[in-house]
Amino acid sequence: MPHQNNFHLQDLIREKFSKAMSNMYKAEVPLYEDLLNIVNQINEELINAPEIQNESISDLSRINLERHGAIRLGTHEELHQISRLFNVMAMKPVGYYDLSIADLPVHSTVFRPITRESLAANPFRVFCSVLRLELLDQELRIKTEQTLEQRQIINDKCIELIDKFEKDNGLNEDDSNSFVNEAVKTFKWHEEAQVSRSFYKELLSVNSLLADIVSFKGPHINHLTPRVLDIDLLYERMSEQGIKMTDTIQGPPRRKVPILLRQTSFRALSENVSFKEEDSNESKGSHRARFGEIEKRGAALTPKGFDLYKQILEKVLSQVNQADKNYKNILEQEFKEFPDTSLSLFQKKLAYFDFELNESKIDKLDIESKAKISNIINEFPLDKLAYAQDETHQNLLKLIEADLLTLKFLNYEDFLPVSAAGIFKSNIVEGGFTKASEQTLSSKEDLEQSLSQSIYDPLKLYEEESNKSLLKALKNLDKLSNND
Ligand code: OOG
Ligand code: NI
Repeated sequence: MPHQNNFHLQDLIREKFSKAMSNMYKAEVPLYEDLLNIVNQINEELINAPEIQNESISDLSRINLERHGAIRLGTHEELHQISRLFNVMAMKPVGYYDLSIADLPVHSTVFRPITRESLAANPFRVFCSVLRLELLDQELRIKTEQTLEQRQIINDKCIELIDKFEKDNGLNEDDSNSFVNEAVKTFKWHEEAQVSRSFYKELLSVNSLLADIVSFKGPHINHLTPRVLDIDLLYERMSEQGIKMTDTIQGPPRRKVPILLRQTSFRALSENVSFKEEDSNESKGSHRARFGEIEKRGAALTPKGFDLYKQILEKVLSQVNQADKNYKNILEQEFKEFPDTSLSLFQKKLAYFDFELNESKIDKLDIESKAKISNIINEFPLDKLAYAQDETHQNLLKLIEADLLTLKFLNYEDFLPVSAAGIFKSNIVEGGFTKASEQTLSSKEDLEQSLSQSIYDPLKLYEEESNKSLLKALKNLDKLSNND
């Protein structure tokens, strides 16, 4: 089965790539290695802690490998090329993030694996932003476009290997290794800028994100984020070591059942840059864009759960900003409204779950109970399940209350626009930005055109996975309870 082999191969390439990126970033940003050490220590301490046990087992085994990165691109052509590179590793565009909500001149998507199996093999993801050139005034736009046109972000050897992958629908082992070596170079830091100091300054004065995107020879990775099991503990330990963290942890508060994504970051040191100048004394400078970030992941929410999350967060932000010392208290207070047990999240249809069959319970059932189960299963539309449907939902509740099915939340694999905006802002401070009118602003459709494919809807992916898991559990239950 070539398809299956190929799939497995893509997971392996991603795994190698993720490791190579981490090694490169360790060498480039030493603080990242210190961060990894603290994260690994906390994860080791907590891996068997009772409060972690409602998180999926498969998630735990992947935790020390898990990380996301972020890059910023200049043009739609660059996005097109990058999407081909990520496709070799089965990383597809998922979710659309419009960062103009925070006056940032970019919009974004995330390249990540989309199936449960592939995520379990290696969940490496990259948050990928693209400059909205239409926000620049004409003169600056032309100069920016000319600068960006000069660079080739993926080298010829890597492009050749991507072509080969697309043509043969796979790569042999040697070629996959070369692909990883070459692909990583796309994201490395270039000390040598491709612009003069004066143009750099001009870009910086408009917006420092713009300067970061346009001034260099490639889209350097600007952070790599490991996943930690207790982000509050990590925040404390980093602060103890004298590392200045952002004022707060972005996202929802600490809870018994973690939801979505909590993140915190710290600024990296500035890096040396040499600008394109004749006079070598003039050419030295510095640039600050790369940083460290940590994440804690929790349950994926349904559209209803997401709405409730947004509503509560808006209520919080209308009272205090994140730098306020009361922020944490108010956040915790307002989030009391959000149910905090797996069962209540299920009852209110706020989160997506994985359904595990409790096989030991089935053996102990008497004939009457087994008959009841058969009746319940007969009522399920097994060919077309949508567990949020009222009838399905009520029947499921009976099976859960009888302890036949166990709920484990599906891990949230994506990002949060408000948090992302906060992360951008905490690390790029200089310069403002003017808003463009909505009519001229590039859109999700423009991104899709560059990608030559549609952007996946993350909530649909969770729903599919949840339904798949339910169907499997019910079929098994049906089989086992009819066994004698
Ligand atoms: C990306 C910021 C978004 C996150 O974790 O939300 C992000 C960037 O700064 O380029 O990485
Ligand atoms: Ni990030």
